[in-house]
Amino acid sequence: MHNHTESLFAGLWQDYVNHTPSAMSIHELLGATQDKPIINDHIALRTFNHDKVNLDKLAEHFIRLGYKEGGEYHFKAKKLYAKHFEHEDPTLPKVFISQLLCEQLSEQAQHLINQLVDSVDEQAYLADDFLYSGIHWSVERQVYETLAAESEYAAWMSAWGFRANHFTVSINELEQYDTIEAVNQKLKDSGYTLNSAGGEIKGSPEVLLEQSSTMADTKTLDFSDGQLTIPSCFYEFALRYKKPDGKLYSGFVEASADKIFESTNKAD
Ligand code: OOG
Ligand code: NI
Repeated sequence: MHNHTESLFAGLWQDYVNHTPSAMSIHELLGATQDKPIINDHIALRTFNHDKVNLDKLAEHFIRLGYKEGGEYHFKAKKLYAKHFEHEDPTLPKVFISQLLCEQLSEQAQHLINQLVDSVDEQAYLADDFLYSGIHWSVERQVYETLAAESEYAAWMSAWGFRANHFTVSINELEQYDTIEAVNQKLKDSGYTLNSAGGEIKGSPEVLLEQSSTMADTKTLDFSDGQLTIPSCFYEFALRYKKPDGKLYSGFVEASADKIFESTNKAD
C-alpha cells in the first residue's frame, strides 16, 4: 500500500474513533476473536453539493490513489445523491460519498448552509488532511436545530463537517462469524444499540448485501454560543454475497443505505 493511502486511512480512522469511542471498543471486541486484523468493507463521507466541497472534490482524494467510480445512488426523500468508489487492491475499503442537494431545501436552510460554506477556503479541499478536517466554520446551536428540523443530514454536516461518518467491518473477512445475525447478537449482548430502522438487518442474500449498524455515539460539542449533545458517528457491519460470475457484489443497495443514513438521527 502506498504511503499516501495508508496515511489517509490512518488519519480518517484516528479522527473517527476520537468521536466514536464505541467503534474502538467494538473493533477491539471483534478483533480479540481472531488473529488477523479487521478488514474494512467501506467508509462513508458526507458533504454539501456546493462547488468548493462537493462529492467530486472529496472523491478527487481517492481518484488520486487509484480508486475508480463504482455506482451512483439516489435518495429522493432525503435529498441526497451518492457515488461509490473502489480500488483494484481488495484490501482497500470501498468509499461511499454522498452529498446533500441543497437547492431542494427551504430558502432558510439554503441560506444557513451558504453562510457556513462561505467560510471554506477555495483551496481547502486540496489539503492532504481535508477529508478529516471537520468544520471550517463556526455554527450556532439554533442553526444546528433549525437545520435538524428539515434535514438530519444537514444538521450533522453543520456540526461535524468533513470526516469519516462511519467505518464498516467486513463480515466476510471475520474468522469467527459467518452471519450478520451472529455479529448483531454479539453486539447486543455487549450492550450496543443497533439501528432498527427498517429492521436490524438491511438487505438480504437476494440483493447480495446485508448490513447493520450501531446507532451513533453522542458527544457534547462546543457551538459558537454554547454546548449541545448530539449524535456523532456510528459503526457498520456488512456481509457480501457472490454474483453469478463468482465475484463478491461490490455495490450498495439504495433501500438499505436509505436506512443506514438514519444511524445519526437523534434518538427520540
Ligand atoms: C451513508 C449511509 C449509506 C451504506 O453502507 O449503505 C451507507 C451515511 O450515513 O453517510 O453507508
Ligand atoms: Ni455504509
